[in-house]
Amino acid sequence: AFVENLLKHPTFLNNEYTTRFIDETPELFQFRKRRDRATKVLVYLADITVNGHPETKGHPRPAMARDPRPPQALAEPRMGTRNLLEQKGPQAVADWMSQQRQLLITDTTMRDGHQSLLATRMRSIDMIKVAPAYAANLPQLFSVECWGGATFDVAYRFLQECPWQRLRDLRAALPNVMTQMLLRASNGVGYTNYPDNVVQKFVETAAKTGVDVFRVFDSLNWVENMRVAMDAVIDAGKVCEGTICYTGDIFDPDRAKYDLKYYVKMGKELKAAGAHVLGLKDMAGLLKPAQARVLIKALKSEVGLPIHFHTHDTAGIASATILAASEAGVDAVDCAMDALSGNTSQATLGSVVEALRHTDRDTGLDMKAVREISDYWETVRSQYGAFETGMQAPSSEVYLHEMPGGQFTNLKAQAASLGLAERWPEVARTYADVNQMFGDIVKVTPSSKVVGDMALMMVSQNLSRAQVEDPNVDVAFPDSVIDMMRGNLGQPPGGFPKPILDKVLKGEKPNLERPGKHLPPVDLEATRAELSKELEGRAIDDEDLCGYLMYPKVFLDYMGRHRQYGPVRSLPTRSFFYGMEPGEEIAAEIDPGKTLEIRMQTTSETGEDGEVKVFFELNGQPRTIRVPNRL
Ligand code: BTN
Ligand code: 3PY
Ligand code: ZN
Repeated sequence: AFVENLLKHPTFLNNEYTTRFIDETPELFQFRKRRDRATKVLVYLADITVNGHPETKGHPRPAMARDPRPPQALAEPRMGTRNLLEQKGPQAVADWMSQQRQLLITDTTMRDGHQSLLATRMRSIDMIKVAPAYAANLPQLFSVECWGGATFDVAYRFLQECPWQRLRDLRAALPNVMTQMLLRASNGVGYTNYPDNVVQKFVETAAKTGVDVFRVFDSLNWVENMRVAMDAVIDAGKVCEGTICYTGDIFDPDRAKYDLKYYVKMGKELKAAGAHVLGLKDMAGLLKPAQARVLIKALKSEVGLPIHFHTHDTAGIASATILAASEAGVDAVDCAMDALSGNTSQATLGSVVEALRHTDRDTGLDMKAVREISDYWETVRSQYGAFETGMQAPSSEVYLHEMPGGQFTNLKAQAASLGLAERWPEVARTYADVNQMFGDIVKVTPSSKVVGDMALMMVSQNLSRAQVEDPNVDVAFPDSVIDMMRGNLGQPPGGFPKPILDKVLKGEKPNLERPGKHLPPVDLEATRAELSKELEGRAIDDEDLCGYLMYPKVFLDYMGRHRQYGPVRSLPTRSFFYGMEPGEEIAAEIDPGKTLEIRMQTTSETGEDGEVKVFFELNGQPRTIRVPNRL
């Protein structure tokens, strides 16, 4: 039934088949037959083999010789930060950070690294396979950032996998090193403020499933809007990294709003709010070495919390800033494994380790282990060529536009899809103009998306800042801009400027209080019951409930496809994105110990019914799957 529906669907007939098409047309999946899981996986493989994956169309299939093989785990995992957290709690972790001398390193490869370089498309299997090597060979790591930010919805939306299962599996494979996530405070892992009890439920569930360190930030640096999330982390007994987002330049008199005093004051507010660790999140990579020296010293001495510094290498000098921060006494820093470092990602982990070797801040990390793990990531990366951004070199342009690492390449692609590729320098300048027009705000998800929406709108409609601000020029503002001016993301320091507020809101009064204060709590048990009904009586656990609360439609679409395709997370990445070639054999472990041995023999010509037969051997038994040829 699924096949007939799909063939007859007008969008498909118009040849506009994409994953979005599947997202927007769940009715196609309503009359499917129930099949066993192995058959579902074969249906997926057959479909991708015949029709290709919509996201990798036009890209070459990665070479088979480059299948990623993880390095050996050399020993039983030694005691690490996770053991300390389990045995003595989050305050002991913070105290230990302050007392010891080595520069602590967080590896961001599994979250920000691929979020910033590969459009967040890295699949769980590629992470889980290497996690035992991290545990055994790099037990000195402070943490492994592997969850949150954009990874949550991308897993459901584009990778057809459950983000919670990823977390559970990584947690199990890393018994001695803390896992870390990025949490957008009241915006959860979404783009909008959620009711307080949804934020609380989400944090509680993430802590139970396996997050040890929560980096909590607010997209306008409004501490008032961070308390609910921070309290939930503290209540869960996990490490609360209350985080300052860095913007501007503390030495620039024209950006006096974000001066040293501003950051020290915010650091003190976060400490008073209960942070165990002070996060310093330089999401665009704007903090320069000399400024880092001054800022870190001031925060260390005036706030008194251990500091964990995060930056991006967009301009190519992140490691210089990290070394300066290290000299100034920063306690922990973020790096990405070499193969997924540089440009919009983090600084190069191996290079920072080497730079500090034989100094008083020696990281203690074993370079052979770093190299082997990075070699693994290099082969993994070679399978995601379809998602490479094409950024060839670092770019000091970031000091003009101040776009976060994850947004930069994304917005560039968005601009190109609107036919504005040649006008990118104008988009970058306009992004900076919009920032000034909004009163010079922090730009990080979701506020960065609002600024990006506005900039793209202005460039595509040839509107200047002066025109947008002119009360006599009619402007149709993007919904996200109206939403932010209404106060639905909270308030920036000093509020939004009155002229732009008046123009966007046309006299409507903005809400100046914390958005969550006015959002009624969600009835969690009623929602669970409704969702269960929607999914034909399926039992809904807290993880599924939280997935649905964050992204109702994305979650339901995922569940619809899951019924169709089954546990495709277990497929090797090349097969997931490119299908199989005649004679190829793969293994897919769909449950611990239950492995499907799949061999693809050949495919038939397209029959008169428009279908192709794909001939497999499944665990030695012949199986034929019919799929429509949609090409
Ligand atoms: C404790 O004191 O109870 C636990 C000791 C913590 C050891 C730290 S954690 C990170 C680093 N890696 C190690 O192997 N040891 C230290
Ligand atoms: C996110 O929120 O996903 C970010 O990475 C912000 O820097
Ligand atoms: Zn980042």
